[in-house]
Amino acid sequence: MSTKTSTSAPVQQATAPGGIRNVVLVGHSGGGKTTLFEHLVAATTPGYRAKPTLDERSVQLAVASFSHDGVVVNLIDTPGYPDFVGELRAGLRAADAALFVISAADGVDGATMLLWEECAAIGMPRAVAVTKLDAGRADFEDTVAICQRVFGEGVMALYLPLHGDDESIVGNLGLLTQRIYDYSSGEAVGRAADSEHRELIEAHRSDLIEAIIQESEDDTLLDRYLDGEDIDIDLIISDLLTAVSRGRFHPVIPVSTETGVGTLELLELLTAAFPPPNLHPLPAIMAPNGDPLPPLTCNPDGPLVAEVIRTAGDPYVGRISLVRVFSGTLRPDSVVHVSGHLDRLANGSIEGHVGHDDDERVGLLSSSLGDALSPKPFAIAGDLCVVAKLTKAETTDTLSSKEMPALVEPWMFPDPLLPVAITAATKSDEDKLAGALARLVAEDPTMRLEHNPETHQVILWTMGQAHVDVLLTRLRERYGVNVDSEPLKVALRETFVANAIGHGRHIKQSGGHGQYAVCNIIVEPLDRGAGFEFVDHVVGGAVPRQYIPSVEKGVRAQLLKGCIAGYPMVDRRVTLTDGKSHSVDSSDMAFQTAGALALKDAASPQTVTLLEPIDSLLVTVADEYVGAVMTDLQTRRGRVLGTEQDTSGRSTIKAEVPQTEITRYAIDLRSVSHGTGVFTRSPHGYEPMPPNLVKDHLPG
Ligand SMILES: Nc1nc2c(ncn2[C@@H]2O[C@H](COP(=O)(O)OP(=O)(O)OP(=O)(O)O)[C@@H](O)[C@H]2O)c(=O)[nH]1
Ligand SMILES: [Mg+2]
Repeated sequence: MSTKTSTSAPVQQATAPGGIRNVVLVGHSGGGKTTLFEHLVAATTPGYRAKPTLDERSVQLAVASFSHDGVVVNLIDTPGYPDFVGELRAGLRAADAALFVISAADGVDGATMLLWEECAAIGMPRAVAVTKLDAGRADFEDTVAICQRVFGEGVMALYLPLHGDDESIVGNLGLLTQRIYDYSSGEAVGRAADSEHRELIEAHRSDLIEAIIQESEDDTLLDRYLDGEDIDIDLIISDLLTAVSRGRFHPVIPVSTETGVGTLELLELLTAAFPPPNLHPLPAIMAPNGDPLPPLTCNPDGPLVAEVIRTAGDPYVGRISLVRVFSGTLRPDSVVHVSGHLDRLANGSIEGHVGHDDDERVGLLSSSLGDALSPKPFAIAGDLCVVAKLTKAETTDTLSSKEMPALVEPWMFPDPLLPVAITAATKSDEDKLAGALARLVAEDPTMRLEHNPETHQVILWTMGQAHVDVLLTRLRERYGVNVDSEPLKVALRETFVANAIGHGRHIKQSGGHGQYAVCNIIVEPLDRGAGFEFVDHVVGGAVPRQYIPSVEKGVRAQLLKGCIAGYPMVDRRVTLTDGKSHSVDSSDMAFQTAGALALKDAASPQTVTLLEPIDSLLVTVADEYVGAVMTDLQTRRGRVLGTEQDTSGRSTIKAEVPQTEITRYAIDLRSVSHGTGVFTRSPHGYEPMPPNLVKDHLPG
């Protein structure tokens, strides 16, 4: 999304949900989604010139609205790179059907397989566009076979590519229609299949028809077909459209953005086979106070319920928001209610976030055409639009009518699991940092901000290194804030491992008001989690009554600061055994100081060691990578507690691993598991650090 206001003709305005298709392009990075997106927009929008994609991976979603055959298509391009999965999630939320863009040169990766499964689980209609058929040995039928194997039932080629003399693809052969779309003149020219294609058709057509008929509501159709009855092709096509729209049949279409092959076939698929938004299941809603509300219906005359799919700060026009309308009609210049969630992430609330519950005026509405905007008079239920200058509403917030405030059940984002510690580059950057970070968080639900109270570091929790790079670039270019990253500090603890005695002596009697305090203590380790105990064993008033709390206070203060490496000390009993005082020069402060000195005296590398935080990890991967993941966890000093296999070829490994070993696990797991792995982490507790590692944390 961005900013230029376009002068090209506005796309046709949708006036009924039935005339809208919201389609998201998904698939692995470099598969050709953005190239295809640009191509489809150019093919349907007079005056639009496709932007070259070069080799830049997308980092955010893009939307283009165009019309074909009287239907408005809101096409959503998403990034395939795993760091930007938040953008993909938003794209899926906005869409009613998904076009998987699979490159014949690269095949299907693990993340794309998972995504397919996930779409299958919610019955999302899916189809496959096969790209890069011009690249070397890439073969369409091989790619279809791979898709059938990994995606499963109902994936079948609807067209076969036809090659020209130089191996480039010049057209598609329609297996059902037995017609050819010939693109050799630069645009699609349809004609009946040639006799030379008979064999090809015979080899594939009956399987295709059988697969479609199997999904037919007419149970007798399959038997009749198998008995040799000639079934009317229009009936089969209508069954095909129904099966696609219900998410049970998935056509595969060869495309080439070089020659245009597949353009018309895809546009037909998007507009005729993919379902309109009124057939798509709608999210649950409730009132902001939790009271039930009647379920949503995709009705332009119903109460307004819309959702902010994504928000982007724009250097020229301010904040622009992509909004999906679920119910009612969003109009420019209207006042809407903004309600938001606190817990947008699986791991709870987000620092700096308030759940919105407020009114706000909507400015102009636009439809989006890649990076250009054009004015839009209104957006009905089922439509997407861009809203400029919403200042309160943030990503995932609900916009509803003031009369009936509503809150849409949010979609889930993955937890950001790669921490990076940042510091402002200069004093003036520091002044701007907090404000800029708050705006980043508001835009990007896959980023979390932490101010660690123990290490005093500002930590951005992110999805991966490329996400970090994008966030830091955004900070610099959009908000003019330069930051440096620094090594992440892990909050360690100190603890006594042996009994020790300590002698604290604070005597200054030369000149002025003197100071006099002496105390002796015994320190004993306690069990993990026992905390701090202070025992008074002083006999005969060696330390006067009123100064015993002072010693305790001094000891406590030193415990917080630590004694050997600057980390808080935990789990010990301190017994005050003896001391000395002076009738004039002793004071509360002097005994506090002596208490602290006594604790420091007791602490030495022989009596004190470091504890490190241990996290419980649940790692879920495809079965074939379980061994590799376990080996990797062991090299991180992890304890594997067990594995559990589920029925879908994936296993979950449970392990306990020191935090210091998994600061970059979000990246490392990806390579160990070939992109199939996900994990969650939660604090498990503290355990002694191995002595050879303790050394690295001691000063000097
Ligand atoms: N030879 C050939 N190259 C293609 C084709 N489609 C795309 N490419 C090239 O492949 C590269 C990646 O294409 P993109 O469209 O950026 O891929 P993407 O799926 O958007 O990638 P992400 O944004 O990272 O998810 C670009 O250099 C394109 O020019 C094709 O059909 N044939
Ligand atoms: Mg892209």
